[in-house]
Parts: sequence; structure tokens; C-alpha cells
Amino acid sequence: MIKIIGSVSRSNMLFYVALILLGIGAYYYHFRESRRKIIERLETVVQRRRDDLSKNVEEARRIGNKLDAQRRDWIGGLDFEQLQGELQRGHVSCAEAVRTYFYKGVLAHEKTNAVTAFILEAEQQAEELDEKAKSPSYVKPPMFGIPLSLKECLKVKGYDTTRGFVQDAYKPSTEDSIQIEHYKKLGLIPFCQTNVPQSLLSYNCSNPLFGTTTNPYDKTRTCGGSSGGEGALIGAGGSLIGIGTDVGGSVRIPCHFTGTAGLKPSKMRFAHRGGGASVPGKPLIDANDGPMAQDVKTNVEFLKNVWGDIDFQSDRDPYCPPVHWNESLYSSEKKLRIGYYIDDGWFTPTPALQRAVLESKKHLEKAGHTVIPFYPPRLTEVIKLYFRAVCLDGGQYVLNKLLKDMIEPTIRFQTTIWMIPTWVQRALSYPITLVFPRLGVLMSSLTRDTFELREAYADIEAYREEFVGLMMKDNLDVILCPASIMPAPQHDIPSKVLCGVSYTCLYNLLDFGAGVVPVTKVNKSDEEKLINEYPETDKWYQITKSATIGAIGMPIGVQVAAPPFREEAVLRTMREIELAITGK
Ligand SMILES: *[C@@H]1O[C@H](CO)[C@@H](O)[C@H](O)[C@H]1NC(C)=O
Ligand SMILES: *[C@@H]1O[C@H](CO)[C@@H](O)[C@H](O)[C@H]1NC(C)=O
Ligand SMILES: CC(=O)N[C@H]1CO[C@H](CO)[C@@H](O)[C@@H]1O
Repeated sequence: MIKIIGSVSRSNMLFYVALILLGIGAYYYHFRESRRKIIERLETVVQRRRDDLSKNVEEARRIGNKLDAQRRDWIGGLDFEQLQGELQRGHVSCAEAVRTYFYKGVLAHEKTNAVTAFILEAEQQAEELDEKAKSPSYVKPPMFGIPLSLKECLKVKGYDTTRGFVQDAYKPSTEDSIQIEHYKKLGLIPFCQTNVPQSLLSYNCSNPLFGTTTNPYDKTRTCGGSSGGEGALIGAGGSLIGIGTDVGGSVRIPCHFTGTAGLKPSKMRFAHRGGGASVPGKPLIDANDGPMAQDVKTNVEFLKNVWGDIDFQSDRDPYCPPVHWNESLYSSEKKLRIGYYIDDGWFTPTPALQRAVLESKKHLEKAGHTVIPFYPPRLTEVIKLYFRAVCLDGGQYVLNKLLKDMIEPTIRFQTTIWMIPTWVQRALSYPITLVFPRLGVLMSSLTRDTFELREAYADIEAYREEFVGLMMKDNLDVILCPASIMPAPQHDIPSKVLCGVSYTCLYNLLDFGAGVVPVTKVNKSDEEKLINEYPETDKWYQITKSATIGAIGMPIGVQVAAPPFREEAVLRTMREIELAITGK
């Protein structure tokens, strides 16, 4: 009897196991099939979008060629300040400026694949401005007629904001964002949109829709991200001023990689209403838009005009405080007290980056400022808090979006990590920490529950207090430090060394204003030092070292940062470094 029951239940059990396996198989088959259908449909979208872009580029070239080549070369040779002056005096028309930058933009695009769309209406907007300027009563706005490039995720009426997701192609914005409206009011003419890495959460710059953007100094290396298209375009001379966005270094890293200058202001200094974010609902990791240009001087002129007129944004977004450009903070005679570091204790930067900080220190001391050592506390914890608060849902939001899309190889690794349940990651992190301590930190950083998330927020708040407390104790105005861990690496490196953003993401976690100014280029001595002295103690150091070999000639910037609403002091410091180096 018992035997019979036993055999029945055994065959029952086999039946259930078979059923479960079948269920899993069916689910997997269904998943694969629906992914395959999604991909098939998206592939036709990619083809159509790329065809449209080629036509769009040809049209931009045609508009650029309307201008006589000699005239175009002359206008194209003016820097921001000179072009601004010629436009104000009426010696150059807005239409000429826009045609020149269509032409230069196409050249830069051919070199780096930076542009996702030329905004063809720019020509008409320029002609309208020229028409208005004929009236004697017309007062030209301060940046009258200057072409402006925009990172693809910024909302411009009639144009997509895909962030590299194929599923979001052909869904144009119905309105300009408040910021874009403001820039137009100040006379700027948006003339193109530039490429980003898929999902924006990377410092590489490629996506399945538009492909890869390359570094203007070396095609085999990345221009950085996520405002990589801006960096490449501006670095290649295709734009004088552009707008990027920055949630962990996305303005500052491309600036450093491409020899350009830019600033990420603290969150409240621009209006965000109607702007949209890459991962909404993510407090305490403060993202902002920020200008990027060939030099610091241009950023200053731009922000002086925008913040001088910030009521335009405050009136339309009451959450944007009406804090105006503080000229006395920018042009103060009072000498600054500056804290500096060349190693944050989490990731030692390669030699050229450390040299850039030390050279900047020398320049600032020569100008009469006091520069003293500063140690940002507990970076290992900062990294953990940063990733915990950025992927506050364990990466679920981005993962859901990715599973409905073609997945860019760059973020496949990230996606895989997000698909592993948090508790498994956590369990694996213990043995891994014994061998690779820093990888262990990352693997234990995703949140398990809301209790832990609240704790992370409390820790970030406490860290902010501690950090500014240390600055106040030494009476520091600004911080000077490396912009990254290495010069621009090959395209596949950022996804392998994700945690290389420690130098920039710290200032998103603190919500400081922070900018990058180009200082030097990698030279032979830096490479020798790299080969002889740079650590190889774990995988990340080994990758960083080998990516930096052969980077001679690549640009290197430094970073300057200060607490919120003191961006003018950051710009002043950046400008003094620039002046000492370039003499102009
Ligand atoms: C400008 O900054 C200085 C120094 O922080 C401050 O004392 C002053 O009140 C600020 N001015 C305005 C108008 O905010
Ligand atoms: C590299 O730059 C540093 C600082 O400017 C300089 O001292 C060094 O001689 C340079 N090395 C080479 C090989 O040019
Ligand atoms: C991880 C990775 O390979 N990253 C991508 C960065 O961009 C390049 C473009 O050459 C892609 O091919 C890579 O897949």
C-alpha cells in the first residue's frame, strides 16, 4: 500500500517537475519571441532614422554652402567673443553665422559622428532676427545670432529626445523647454542636437539608433559621455557653445576628454519644469544642465547673460530661485582659499591628471591665492551611496526601458547586473570583496528595501554636512581636483570601469557647482611614469593603465568645485587657470 502511494506521488512529482520545466521553457520561449519581434520592428526604425539623418545632413551642407567660402572661413575663424561683437555691430548677419555653423557642424560630424539632427529651422529663425534688426527701435539681445548646439535629451519643439532608445524615435517634443525658450529670448539660435550613450548612464557615447561618437583627437578613443556629442562637436570646432546635462560627470568628463571647458551648476540654478530626467524620482543625486564651450571665457559670458536674466526662468518655474549672476563674487579682488587633492583615496588617477592639478595649483599660487591640501572623506562610502541613490529601484526603471529596446553592447554588462536579484549580488559581494575589494563595494551598493534607501538618504545628508563643515573649518572657497581617473580611453573602457566617475559624481552627491578647464596634454614623461609607477593591484587599475598607454597628446583638464550658489567663484578660479595657461 505504502509502496503504491510512494510510486504515485513520485510520478506525481515527476509530473509537476515536468510541468514547471515546461512552464519555464514556455516563458523563456515567449520572452525570446517577443524580444525578437521587438528587435525586428526596431531595426526598421533604425534604418529609417539613419536615412533621415543622412538627408538632414545633406540639407545642412546645402545651407552651409550658400555662403561664399572665403566669407565662411573668416566668420568660422572668429571666437565666441569676436562673433558676438560682429553680430552686435551688424558686420555679420545671423543668417551668415548659422550657415557658417551648419557648414562647420557637418565637418565636425563627418569626423566624429556627433550630430543626431540639424535643426533646419535655424536658418529661418536667423533670417527673422536679421529682419527685426533692421528696425531702428530694435534692441539686440546680448547673444544675438549665436548658433547653439544642444544635447539630444533637451526638449526642442519638433525634435526627438530619444536618449538613444530606439523606441522613442519619432516622438518629437511639442514645446521648447523653459531653458530653450530663454536661450532663444537671449538671441541664441539652436542649430543642432548631439549624440548620447543609450540611457545616459554611461561615460561612453554610443547607442543603437545613431551609433558611436568618437573623440576628435583620436577616433579609437571615446569623446566621453553622456554629453559626448557636445564634447566631440565643440572639440572639433563644430560649435562655439552648447548645452549638456550632468548627473555624475556627463558635462565634465566629455570636457576633460575633448579639451573643452564646461560647468555643471548646482541643481537649483536652472528651471527644470517640463525638462524631463533620464531616471525620474531620484532625489539627492542632483543633475543639472550646463554649458560647454571651447574656453572658460565663453561659459562665463553665457552664464552672465542667462543668470543676469534668471527671472525669465523663475517666473515660469517657481522652484527656480531668482538668484542672479553675482558679479562681485566673480570679479572680487579678495584672494581665494583653495583646497586641493590629487587622489581621492578610491581611485588613483593616471600621472597626467595629477600633474594637471599640481600645475594649476602653481598658477593659482602665483596669482596670490592660498592653496592647501584637502582630503574628501570616505570616498568608498560615497561611491556606494551614489550608486545606491542613482539606482534607487535597483536599476528597475532603466531595465524595463532597456528590455523594450535594442540593447547597446556598452550597457549589456550593466543590464546583466541589474537582472541579478539584489540579495544574490549582496551574497556574492562577500567572497568577491576578499579578492577585489572595490568590485565588492559596487556589488553591495544596490538597495534591497526602502529601509536601506532611507538610510542612504540620511547618510548623504550627513555627508553633505560633514563635507561643508571641513571646508568651513579651513575657510575654503573652492576645491581643486582631478576631473577623472584617466585621459579619454577606448570606446569599450567606460563600461568596464564604471566606478571611474568618483571624481565627478561626488559633486552631484554634494550638489556643488563644478566645472572643468583644459590644462595640458599627456606627454612622454607622463607615460613613463605611468608605466613605472601606476598601480596594478586590481583589474580596474590594470584596465585603466593599459587604456592610458598610447594616450600621448590627449587633452587633460582639472576640476574646480564650490557649494551651491557659488558657481561664480568656480568660474573665477577656472578663468584664472585658463588665463595663466593661454594668456588670453
Ligand atoms: C555675492 O556673493 C557675495 C559673497 O558670497 C555675497 O556676500 C553677496 O551677498 C552676494 N551678492 C548677491 C547679490 O547675492
Ligand atoms: C611633460 O610636461 C612636464 C610639465 O610641463 C615637463 O616638465 C616635462 O618635461 C614634459 N615631458 C616631455 C617629455 O615633454
Ligand atoms: C563595452 C563596449 O564595448 N562599449 C561600446 C562603446 O562604443 C563602441 C563603439 O565602437 C561600441 O562598439 C562598444 O560596444
